[in-house]
Amino acid sequence: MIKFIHTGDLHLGSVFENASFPADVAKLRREELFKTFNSIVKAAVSLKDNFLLICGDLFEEKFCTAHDIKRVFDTLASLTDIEVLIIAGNHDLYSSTYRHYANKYPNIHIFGHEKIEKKSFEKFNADIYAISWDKAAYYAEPDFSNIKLDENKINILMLHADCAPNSTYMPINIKAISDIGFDYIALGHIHKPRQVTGRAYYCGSAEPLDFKETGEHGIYHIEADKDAFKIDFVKLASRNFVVSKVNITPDMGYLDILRALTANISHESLNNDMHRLAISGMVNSAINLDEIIAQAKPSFFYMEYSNDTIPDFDVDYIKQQNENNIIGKFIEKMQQYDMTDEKYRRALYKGLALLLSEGDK
Ligand SMILES: [Mn+2]
Repeated sequence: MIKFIHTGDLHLGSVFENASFPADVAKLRREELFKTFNSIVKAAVSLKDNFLLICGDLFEEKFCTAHDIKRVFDTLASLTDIEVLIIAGNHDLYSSTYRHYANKYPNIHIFGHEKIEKKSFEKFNADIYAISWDKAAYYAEPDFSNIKLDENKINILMLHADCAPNSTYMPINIKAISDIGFDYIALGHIHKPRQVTGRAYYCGSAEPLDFKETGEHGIYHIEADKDAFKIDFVKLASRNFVVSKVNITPDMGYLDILRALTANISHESLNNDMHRLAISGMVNSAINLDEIIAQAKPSFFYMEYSNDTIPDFDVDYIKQQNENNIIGKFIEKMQQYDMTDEKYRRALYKGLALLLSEGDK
């Protein structure tokens, strides 16, 4: 029986240059990536693992200082009873950094980039196959034609790759690769954890990076021998990214809206997670939604929002008041369409919001 952690896509060092959140949050998140890395190392120790597999993008290399990198390798080297296996991904290509650390520590094994390499661990009766990235794009999968598995051993494959056929990020045919007979295929690159097929899994980013990476994040913990296989997802991320839909209706007053913004979010999540509210619907035209949102904001650790609402106008009254100008004519024209149809009603209200705000200038 061997026990191991499957992780990857930590993106240590990232400064979140394209993030929607501001610099102070980005700085905090950068440190939290290192904190999650430390949690993984601690988990490997407490679970008494034999291996720690890191499937690419350990670093966001262009933003890492030499200190950041030394900090990571020194921490991994302290795991003297655990074999650490690393492949380079598209954010930390196999270059001088990995070359420098490749043979420095007895328990850290970094795979080369020229072909799929095999590293054997007799003590555990295990062979681990993997290949690193050394260029920004791969249009085909690596060559498996010379891979002959020793069926008496536990065989593991590590790849940083994409299961989509036309990808430029090393497209792989996961079905065909699974058929070779690996006991586990540890994949990196896609940031949402999931089973792809059989015993092939994406570990996902251990700590989510942005609002595209909702849901739970962490590591996979696996126990396997030739007959038995057990996999558990272990949640490790310090925060989640949460996108919530909020629908506003014209009958909602100030307090109703204020309450609706946080209604479906737990206290714990408000205090801890990264939130995005997707606000839509129709708002009473006397209500200033931006002011309500500003008031709700301190209840969140972090909150951003999109506002897709339209004001609820008293159309007949406005029409009466604007009989001979462009506003009245616009309403008249729009009312020739079927106003029970949401699409036309929205167009009328959006146009009105624009025309009436023009009048204010
Ligand atoms: Mn990645």
